[in-house]
Amino acid sequence: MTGDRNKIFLDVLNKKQVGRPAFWFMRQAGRYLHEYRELRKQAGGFLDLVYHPENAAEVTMQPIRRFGMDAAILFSDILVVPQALGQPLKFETGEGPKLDPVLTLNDLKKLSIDRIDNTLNPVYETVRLTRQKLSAEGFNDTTLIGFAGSPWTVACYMVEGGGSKTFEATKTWAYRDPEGFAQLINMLCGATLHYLSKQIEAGAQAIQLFDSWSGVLDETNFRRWVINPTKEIVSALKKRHPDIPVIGFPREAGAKAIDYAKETGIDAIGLDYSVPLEWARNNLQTLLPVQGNLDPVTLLAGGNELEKSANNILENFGGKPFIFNLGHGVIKETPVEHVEQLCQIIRNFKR
Ligand code: 1CP
Repeated sequence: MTGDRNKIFLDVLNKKQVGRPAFWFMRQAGRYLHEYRELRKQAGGFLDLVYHPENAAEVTMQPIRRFGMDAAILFSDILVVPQALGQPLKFETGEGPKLDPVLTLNDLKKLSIDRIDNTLNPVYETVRLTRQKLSAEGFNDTTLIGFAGSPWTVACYMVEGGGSKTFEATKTWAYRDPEGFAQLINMLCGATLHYLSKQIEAGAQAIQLFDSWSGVLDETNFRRWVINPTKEIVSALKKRHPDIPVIGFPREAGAKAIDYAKETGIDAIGLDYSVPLEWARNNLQTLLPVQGNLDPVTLLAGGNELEKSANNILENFGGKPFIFNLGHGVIKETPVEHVEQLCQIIRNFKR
């Protein structure tokens, strides 16, 4: 499995021209895989799986063994950071995450960055074990991606106490009391920097920052709560680990992605599926490598539409440094045959 790939993923991030685009898929490990569902059943809850390094490393390996993507992504979740800070977190079956909301500075005072590794040590161990497994199984050219949520997106879950569509409580706090809200964001900047540094020390070879809810902010607030904290984390991380590339994923940022790409210091930008291809080619891929952006429902649907959409993305971005990915995570009903078909399409693409 190794010969043709030759660290394609890292070559793309270093802006080296390569024969074909690199590829991996967000949520490539997960419930659409039979072997994931089996292990998940044995483990108990989702968090039991996340904090069990041997099982979490297995889950990280599962899609690589089946499909041979160019990158594996650590199996964990963005919400382990608030949990490590001291905010109770639960995942109930069939529902999203539930946290006790942080709504005031008093709530914030109960959290602390001092002992986060007590909770997060098993995640670093998963990184170490996954690198060992990749190498033992001959996947020497497969890059291991570590990740975290960006401060804004993690704050959204912390304040709302779970998912939301509009994040009104979070935005209201940020708009009414920006100095107070900045204390939460600063705490998250510090925790995220530490968490990512430890993942890199354990063996993560690239980093992705997930900003799933960056799209709910207007231009001014996007700069304050998305661009500035991201820039702070990336520049501090680069001082410690100059050779580790960082991919930013400002989901649904629209045209604000241009300033994000120019100012944050990231090495590549992830695109959601709402981004027009030609626009991104002319305005973003001229600045840095891009990653994306097939609609996960296209992968779920399969057939001709999958073939056409995937080829359209490849035609648009394939000539320059490009990482093929989805525009959001793999949906759990997705047939594995469709994933196989997509991998084939990407591998066969020639420019
Ligand atoms: O039952 C299950 O097995 C739980 C489903 C699940 C999985 C597989 C959750 C709950 N998290 C994960 C893993 C996960 N989460 C990964 C693993 C690596 C991979 O991609 O294969 C990653 C990178 C994440 C990141 C994550 N978690 C994000 C950012 C990306 C995105 O999807 O926008 C977010 C927003 C979360 C929060 C979260 N965790 C889980 C759910 C269902 C959610 C979304 C909650 C919501 O907003 O409704």
